[in-house]
Amino acid sequence: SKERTPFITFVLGGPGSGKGTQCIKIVETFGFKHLSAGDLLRREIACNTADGAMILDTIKEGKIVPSEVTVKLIQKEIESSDNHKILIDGFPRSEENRIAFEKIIGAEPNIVLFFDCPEEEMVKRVLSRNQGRVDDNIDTIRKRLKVFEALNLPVINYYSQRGKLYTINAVGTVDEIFEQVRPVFNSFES
Ligand code: UP5
Ligand code: MG
Repeated sequence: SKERTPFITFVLGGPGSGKGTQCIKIVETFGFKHLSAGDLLRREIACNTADGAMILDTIKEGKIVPSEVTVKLIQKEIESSDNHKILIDGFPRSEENRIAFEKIIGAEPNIVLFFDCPEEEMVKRVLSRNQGRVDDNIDTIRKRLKVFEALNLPVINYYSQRGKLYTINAVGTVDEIFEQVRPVFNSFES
């Protein structure tokens, strides 16, 4: 695994924009390894690790966990992966996250997908998810949306300027949305 340069895709979009749902389809169709930054952080909470309590407080407030914590979790997963094709879901969420990743991992993404979804649709989806997430309540959702706009949109603009951004209209059925995602990956398969 470590002999081959990883092929990295960042999957970005607001809360409930459908990142996780589309990642499952990308994995099925194009054989990537899926790393959800949020899932890695929730695993730290569930396992009661040294950072667990801090991560729980941060997620409840819809804020961003310190970059070095998240990047180390991602790094462990990349280094132990047999698959060099990596989907990183929900990261980087800020310019600070992005810079920490580049510094620690020493790589840049090949593709950045942005699931562009209206706020009211994202709120509706998150509120009807019912999976017991501590951040799926209206107060925290409002905070997550504000943090997304203030800190994640600059990252999206950065990759747009670098010509790496693929914006997907995230309204429609799961399959309709995936039909916009598919050609992005097809164009990278040779
Ligand atoms: N759904 C999906 N697609 C649909 C469609 N086309 N039509 C109708 N419904 C659709 O989808 C959300 C819901 O909508 C589901 O019920 C789904 O069935 C339905 P999902 O695919 O789960 O959307 P996703 O974009 O993955 O939403 P999620 O809530 O996971 O996004 P967030 O970005 O908010 O959550 P994440 O887990 O990435 O982060 C959570 C928190 O962790 C952050 O707020 C932050 O506090 C922390 N965090 C960090 O600090 N740093 C990180 O790097 C990452 C996370
Ligand atoms: Mg998700």
